Amino acid sequence: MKPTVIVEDLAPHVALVRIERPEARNALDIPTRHALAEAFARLSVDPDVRVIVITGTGKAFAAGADLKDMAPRTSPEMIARRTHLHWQVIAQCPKPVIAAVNGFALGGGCELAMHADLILAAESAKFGQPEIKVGIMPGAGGTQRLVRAVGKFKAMKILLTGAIIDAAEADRIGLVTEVVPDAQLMDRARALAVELAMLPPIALAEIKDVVLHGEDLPLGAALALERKAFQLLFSTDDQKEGMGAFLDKRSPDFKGR
Ligand code: CO8
Repeated sequence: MKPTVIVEDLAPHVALVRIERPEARNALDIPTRHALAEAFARLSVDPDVRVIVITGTGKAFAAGADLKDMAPRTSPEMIARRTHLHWQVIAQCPKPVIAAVNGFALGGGCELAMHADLILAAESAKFGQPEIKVGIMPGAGGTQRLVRAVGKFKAMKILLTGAIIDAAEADRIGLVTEVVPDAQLMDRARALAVELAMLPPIALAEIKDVVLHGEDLPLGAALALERKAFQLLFSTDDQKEGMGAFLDKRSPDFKGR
């Protein structure tokens, strides 16, 4: 069977994960989700990869779960799939993940984008959680990550009505990092990824870890987590290199140790 997830080098230290099922608008069937999880598991521990960009081929980033596959399923079948294990691999990726949303990011596709740390949206991109219109609800974090991203009242409208919003609206409500002209999306994703790839990887990972875990903690515990991570970075060569380079008035060369 033709692979539906392609992993390529986008730039030095930057991996590109591309969902390639354009004939189904990159709908996330089980083999595709499995391949995505495998790709993220591998890239998460690849010492040469510092930043991951994820995008879709064709008109869609991803049009959600595969409805043709899902339509006849029963609850016991859905439980037995244990697909949350696939999503966990992506959520736990320690490296910065940039979603380059090239078109429809609907249902599980919007949820996939929200697993990223930065979302670049092409001007023609569309976002939504239309699960309600097919008789279900989001099942890969949409009810939780969307509320955290845009607040209760904007999220409730999207979740309860299934309305699809354009990139400008997604930008207004805080669902995306930047909106980019369609033709420049991948150039901008590459430039942002390269910018991050030049920065100290352990510090990037600690920032990501503290932001994501801190969100669910009481403020005191979150601040303690931040303090410990901050102190830990003083045991890295990159801290010495970064501060040394500043004092020497030269560019730093971060090694990731
Ligand atoms: N599943 C399966 N096939 C799909 C899907 C999908 N989600 N989306 C599109 N396709 C297929 C179509 O059936 C069609 O196939 P065919 O040529 O065999 O008829 C082909 O892709 C092209 O589709 P369209 O002709 O509809 O293309 P358009 O460009 O006109 O429209 C849209 C694109 C707007 C994306 C439209 O296809 C659409 O509305 N798709 C469904 C979107 C949707 O409802 N998504 C939510 C799905 S439910 C969900 O995601 C639950 C998440 C639970 C967690 C786990 C997630 C992985």
